[in-house]
Order: sequence, then C-alpha cells, then structure tokens
Amino acid sequence: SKPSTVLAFDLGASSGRAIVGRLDSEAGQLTIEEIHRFPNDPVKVGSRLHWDILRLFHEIKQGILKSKHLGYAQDVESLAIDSWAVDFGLIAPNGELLGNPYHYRDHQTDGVMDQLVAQIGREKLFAKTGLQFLQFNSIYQLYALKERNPSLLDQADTLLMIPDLLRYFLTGEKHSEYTNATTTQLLNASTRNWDQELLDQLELPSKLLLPPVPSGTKVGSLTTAICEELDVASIPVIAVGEHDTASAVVAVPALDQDFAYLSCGTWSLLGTETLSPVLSEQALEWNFTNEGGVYGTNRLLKNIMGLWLIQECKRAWDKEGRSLGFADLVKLAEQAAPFQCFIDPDDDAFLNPEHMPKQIQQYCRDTQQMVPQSEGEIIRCVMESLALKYRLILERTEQLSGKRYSGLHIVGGGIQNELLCQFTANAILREVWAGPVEGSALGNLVVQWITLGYIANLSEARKLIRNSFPVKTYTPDDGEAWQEAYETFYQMASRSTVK
Ligand code: LFR
Repeated sequence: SKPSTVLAFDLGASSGRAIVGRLDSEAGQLTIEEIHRFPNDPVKVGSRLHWDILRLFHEIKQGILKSKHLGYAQDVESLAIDSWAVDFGLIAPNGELLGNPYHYRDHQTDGVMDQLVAQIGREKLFAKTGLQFLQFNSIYQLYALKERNPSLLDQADTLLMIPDLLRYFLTGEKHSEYTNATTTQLLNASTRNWDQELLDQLELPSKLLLPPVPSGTKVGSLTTAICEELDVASIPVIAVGEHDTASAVVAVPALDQDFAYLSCGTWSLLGTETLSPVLSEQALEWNFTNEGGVYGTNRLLKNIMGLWLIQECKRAWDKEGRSLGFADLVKLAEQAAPFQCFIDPDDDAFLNPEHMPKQIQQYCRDTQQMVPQSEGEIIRCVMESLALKYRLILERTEQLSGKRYSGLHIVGGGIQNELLCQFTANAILREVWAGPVEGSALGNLVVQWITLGYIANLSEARKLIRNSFPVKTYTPDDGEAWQEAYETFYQMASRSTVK
C-alpha cells in the first residue's frame, strides 16, 4: 500500500516550518521533509510587542502551495498546526480579528501576576489549575488588557489561542484545543473545563471561551475560498496537541513508561509525563506546572529560560554589527575557561531585558562573581548555568514524581548545540539521549496519523519515531568538576530566586 502523507505546521517563537510526513505502515517507517521554513520575528509598535499573525497565516498558505508544487497536495490526507502557548487573538461578532495578538514577552503584564495572585490566592489558583506561575499566562494578559484596553475585550465575541486562530482562518470554524487551553491558567485541572469562578473573578464573559476539544479531533477542512485562492482540493484539518510542547512530548522516543524529557528550543521545558496532575505543596513551592497532554496524559514540567538567553545575546551583538553565527558562539564558549560565573537562567531579569549580555554581566556583578567580558565567556556562563539548572529541575522532577530516571531525553532544535548536550550529561551525571530534532512537528504528525487510524496509540507512535530517527547518546564526563560547580551554582541560585 502506498504511504500516507500528512502536513504539519510547527510555529516556534523564533521560526516556523511546514513539514511533510510520510508513513509506510507496513515497513514501520516514517520520513519527514521540511518544505518551508520562515522567521517568526515579533514586531514592536510603540511600546507594545506583537506577533505578525497575518504574516504567519501567509506563510502557512505558502506551505500549502509548496506542498502542491512538490506534488504532495493531492495526497495530503490532513494538516495540523502547533505553536507556542498562552497567546491569543480576539474575534469580533462579525468574525473578524480584533487587533494584533500581543507577544507574551510584552511588558503589559509586568507586575500584574502579583496583583491577581494576591487577590485570588496562590494556593487556590494552583489547586484549581495546576499551572505554574508565569507572568505571561493568558489569565494575566487578559487582566492587563482589562485594565489597559477594556474596549477591546468588550467588543470581543470569542477568544482563540494562536493555533486555534490560524486554524479558524483556514477552516472558518472556531474550536478551542485542550492542551493549549490548559496553558491559560483558566482551565480547571479536575473538570478539564474553564473555571467559572475564575472567569467571574476576572469579569470575563464565559461566551469568550469555547469548550475545549480533545487533541486529535477532526475540526473541519480548508474553506472553499482558500481552496480557490491556492487552487488545491480541500484538506481535512485536525486539532493535534496544539501546544508545541505537548507535541514535543509526544515525540519523545522513550521505550520505558517512565522517562524524563527536555524539550529544547527558545524555552527549555524539563519534566515527565504522569497520569494525573501533581498538585502537592512541594510542586507549588517549586513552581512546577501540570499542563494537559494528549490522550489524557499530564505534563509535569518546568519552564527554564532556555536558548532565549543565547538568541538574545546574538541579537544584541548583531545589532552592534558584530555578527556571529550560533555555531561561532558555541565554539567561542568552548574555548573559554570553565566555571567562572553562573546565573540563575530563570531570574525575572532575563525574561525580556533591553540588552541581554549587559543583563548577564549585571547579574554577575550583583552576585559578587567574576563578570564575563567576551562573547565566549558570556555564552559559556549561559550554557553551564543552563546545564546546571537542568540538573536541579531533573532532581526535583524525580522528587515530585517519586521515580528515578536513568538518563534524559532531549528533543528539539536545541540538540544541534552539541556542547550543551554534553554539558547536560556532565551536569546531571547521567546519559543524555538527543533526538529527534523536529520534536514538535513529529508529535504533530503522529497524532494526525492516530486520528486517521494509521497508528494505534501513543506508545506505538513513540516506537515508530524511535525506529525512524537516530538518537545520539552523550555519556557524562568530568563528573567531579561538574559536581563542584553544581554546589556553587546551587548556593548562588538559592541566594537569588530559585523558582
Ligand atoms: C515553548 C512554549 C512553552 C510556553 C512558552 C510560551 O515553545 O510553548 O511551553 O510556556 O512557549 O508560550
């Protein structure tokens, strides 16, 4: 029988891609081909930071066109979108988009979380939603909008998360997908529906939010207008695990039931999959999250600032005309002296500073450490600190889940940074298994195939991924030096804000 072809759009905070997946069920093999890649540059207007949502929609159409030009379009059995979480667009009663969606790093939410948490209570919010406290969660964005721009909310009929919104543009149908809905901090972890009491407290009309549909639901097909515009036949659209991290976790090629993962991109998301939310006092204190996974699973994990720190250093240096590629920066870091200074990557100061390298230097100055000067010294400090933070969060994951993991799976674009993978193995004193690189897109693809009936379930999907893509093993090295570094890091981090 001929292979099944489906199309995935995976939108990250720095780039997006369209990927064609082909599944040969008999051979148990799947292959992917990236047919379109595009930057996702946020746009600052005045003091506000926005996503260029219409450009992203344009790029999705370009991806469909390219699939046609490559001869795939007539075979494509379905398509699906996944993206970063928490952000949304508002739809007017006439069906049009109101305003440009805000970027979660926009400063409009600065200070808002503390205000709202004081009003509702930290324990209560966590007990209800199971979510970690991040200042950009949709709940705080909505609260900020209410204060700053209430007429926008007044006009709105429906709120759609980014993938919901793009899918609506494609199909004309409005649905809210479950995994992404959990990241709003407005969904009740027990009922898996919107928490009415929270909506009331925010004075949000409940009509704004649609009842979430489970990941893997068929939710329409391309509109006639789009088919005419692109000159393609209609393609069914599936709501997969539309939160990119949910899709990344799907793609972890784990053979055991219990495993730890790190989804490594702009963010580093480290944790495990559990059967139900972990709502313990300790989980709250350590600010872990329980985000919805596909097929009833729970994602117990923590956000770590991730490659954003490096991306932002590069952006600052690019602006100053000292353009260096990521590979150059990693090379400089490799040549720099080890263990000179550490940062807590998750300090609020690093969420969206004006100038990342200066912010890192300031942090080291404030904590009475050596102040890194060169590009190599700064990037070395970031990479070692990330690896050490991974150890802290891995050990906390184990304490919360009561399980012990013999190594760490890493998926996502970040595995291209091989030095970071090696540092991570060194820091956690265990093996690192790196791959696949297109984690989220693969998770997106296999959930489509489960819906279409070609793959039986999640564990079959993981087996298939394991058999189709290489996994590179990193063994820990230099254990003693890293152990010592960890102790220093831990001291330093607990003096600042270990969150
Ligand atoms: C990763 C991610 C994280 C989420 C952050 C903001 O791409 O989706 O899971 O916390 O972006 O949406």
